[in-house]
Amino acid sequence: MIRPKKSRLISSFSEWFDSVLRKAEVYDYGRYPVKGMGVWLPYGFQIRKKIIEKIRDLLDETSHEEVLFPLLIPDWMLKKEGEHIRGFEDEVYWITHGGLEELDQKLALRPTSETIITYYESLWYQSYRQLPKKLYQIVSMFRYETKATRALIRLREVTTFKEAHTLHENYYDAERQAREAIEIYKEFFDTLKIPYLISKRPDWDKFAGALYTIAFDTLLPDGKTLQIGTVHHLGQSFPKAFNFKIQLKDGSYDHPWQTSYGISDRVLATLIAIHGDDNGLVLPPSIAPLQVVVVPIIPSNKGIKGDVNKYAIVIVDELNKNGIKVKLDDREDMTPGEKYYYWDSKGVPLRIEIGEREFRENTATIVRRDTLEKRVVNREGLIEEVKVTMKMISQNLYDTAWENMKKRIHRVDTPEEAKQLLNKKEGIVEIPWCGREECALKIMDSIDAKSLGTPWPSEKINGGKCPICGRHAVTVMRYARQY
Ligand code: A5A
Ligand code: ZN
Repeated sequence: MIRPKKSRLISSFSEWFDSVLRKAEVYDYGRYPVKGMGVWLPYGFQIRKKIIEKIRDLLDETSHEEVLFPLLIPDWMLKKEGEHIRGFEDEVYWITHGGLEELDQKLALRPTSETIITYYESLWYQSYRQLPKKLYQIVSMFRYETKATRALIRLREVTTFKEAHTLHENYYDAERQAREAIEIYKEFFDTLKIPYLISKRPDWDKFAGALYTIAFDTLLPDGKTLQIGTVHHLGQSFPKAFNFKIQLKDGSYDHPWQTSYGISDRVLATLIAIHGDDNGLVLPPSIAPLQVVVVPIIPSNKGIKGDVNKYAIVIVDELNKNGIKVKLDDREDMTPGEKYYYWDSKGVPLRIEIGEREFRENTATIVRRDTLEKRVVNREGLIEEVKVTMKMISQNLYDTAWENMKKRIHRVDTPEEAKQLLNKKEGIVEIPWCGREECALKIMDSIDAKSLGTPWPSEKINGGKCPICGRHAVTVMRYARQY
């Protein structure tokens, strides 16, 4: 499939990204005196709402129940689980005062909600009969990030944190739940046409308090990966810390098992970064707040201005009746060219131009946002054409994005080859691995990249050797420069 120019320089990805957010009026970032926080603007808010609707539907359909826990977590509660707090302590915002009074108990702005949810679960559930329990909330969370903050990608206030927390009788039920979560996220990213690589994070990089973490990473145009979602098998560590047991089928008591999984504003960042081009956003039709914009081109022959406008209105009505989200842009103080620029930057999938010729010939000119292709179609076939073209746009976005990612995943034998590729911003490398932490750490060091983990589902390889110690490789380890 053809795509319009993507001339944006790789080195200026972040400038391009910020300018698209601004131009499309998605998110106002970088002008607030508190770092890592921004404003969702009306248009961005609509896209955000669409994305939330999708994930909410997916979670509801799989019997997750939406809830809302308090934002503030007392000091002692956040610190209950030792590994968890060690992982998060340098990222927590603390509230120490109420008015003029110093609080006797510091309160944390939630950096995530395992502790507060386990606390309540221990009050609510006593028996295996009440399990499994799958809860989720869509809330703001706060992390005092020390790495460079960046609009939507690394925030200190994450405003669209969709965190699920589940509770189970045994290890295997929790493991099955983690697999269900992975399927849900796959479907979610598929609807957004976002490609992903699923890896089991190495032990040294799992979520603080988890048994293991499965992560979704995607590749941004500048060759760096971004973690866009994570699924954790939490084991029993939080229930143990909260002294929380349930009665099992055989009458005995044991700590229940948990999973948690979450996605954030990064999803929208990825959508923009991966599909966008020099003209701005390119939105998949299923997410676009507006799918079609109709622009009447006022003819120089003023006599038929009314007719052209009427013709455009009839077309808008018909699209509307067919369930297509459409808008007539009949602003008088803008030229058609200015309108094209405006809607292109907002990523509206299709534009229909209606001028004198279209009116006289009973046609419409449709322009695809993804390829910028222009075509004249007959009036009678227009609705069908719009529907088919939207499907083609979705497919094209999906195919192009996956292709772009896949061709930048390289399996190599040595750190030297890996480093060369990474220096050329060539994405992700996979290197045979013996399974020992020290070898992976040495490779990370020598290629100046971080480990993403091993393929999930797990992949055995035949014949490879660990380039550090020379032992037989049991799998491959993935590395990339990361956000
Ligand atoms: N309670 C679990 C689910 C949890 O908090 N997991 S997590 O720490 O891995 O975060 C879930 C997801 O939120 C991450 O995979 C990442 O995509 C996103 N995320 C984390 N910190 C972020 C930040 N500062 N800005 C934007 N997104 C962030
Ligand atoms: Zn080794």
